[in-house]
Amino acid sequence: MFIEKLKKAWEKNNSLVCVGLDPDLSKLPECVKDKEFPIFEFNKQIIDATHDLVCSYKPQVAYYAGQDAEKELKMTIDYIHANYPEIPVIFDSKRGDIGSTADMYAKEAFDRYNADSVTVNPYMGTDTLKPFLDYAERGVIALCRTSNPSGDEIQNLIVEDKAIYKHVAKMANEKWNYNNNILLVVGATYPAELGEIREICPDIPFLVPGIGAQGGDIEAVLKVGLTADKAGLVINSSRGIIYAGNGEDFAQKSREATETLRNTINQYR
Ligand code: OMP
Repeated sequence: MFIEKLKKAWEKNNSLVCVGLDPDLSKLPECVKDKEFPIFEFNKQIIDATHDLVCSYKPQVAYYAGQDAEKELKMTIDYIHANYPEIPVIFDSKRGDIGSTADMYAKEAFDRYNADSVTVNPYMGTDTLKPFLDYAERGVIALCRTSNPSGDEIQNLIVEDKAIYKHVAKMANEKWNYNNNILLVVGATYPAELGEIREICPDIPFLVPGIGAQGGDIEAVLKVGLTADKAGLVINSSRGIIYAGNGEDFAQKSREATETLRNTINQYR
């Protein structure tokens, strides 16, 4: 199951780093631009250069859907499974809709793309999450306290003495984890909230975006976010890693950036 696969990847590579595969065609290095599948070629080289340093890869669907590159998304996920089957893939689509539609979104993530886990928006409630959660072998990562500046407009509203993001954390811990496959998204940009959510959910792994380009504080995240076994975090960096270089050696540069991030994180573990 997903949590076990993630634990093994944490241990094997001694890493909490997730590389976000968010390729923007206009930013790709010249050396891949003339390939038949430039996005796939870019991803493949980054994956080959970093697979022993990461605990997961997270392709963000918008970069593929928005650039008519869904075939390359499928090729990327298939490539990871075929060559590095121990590394879980997070399908970042943040889906959320009524149950009948959510059924199809779950099929998209788990049957069409064969991802190990998916990000979902839980703000439509339990019936919209169920189609995902019922894939007991796969992970479901629900938005809790997001990394973006305006996230607090709704997530931090106090309802019945409690911030909404804390209510989401409580629901995850008490209601949505019936298959032991729920995780939460908690942004690195809000470490105080991250610590509060860790108190509510002592064992649930968190996907933590917001390192690098968004300015999240790694030390603060590690101080309050680790689980008792000194893991429990999947710390994503996309632009900070995939655009570390822009020449022929871009993949080597992405490796260096990944290794630096892994070592920085491990220093605080
Ligand atoms: P970088 O800022 O380039 O590292 O990218 C961050 C990645 O994490 C993007 O793919 C975002 O869609 C994703 N993300 C956030 O930045 N904030 C969130 O609160 C949640 C996510 C996510 O679910 O991954």
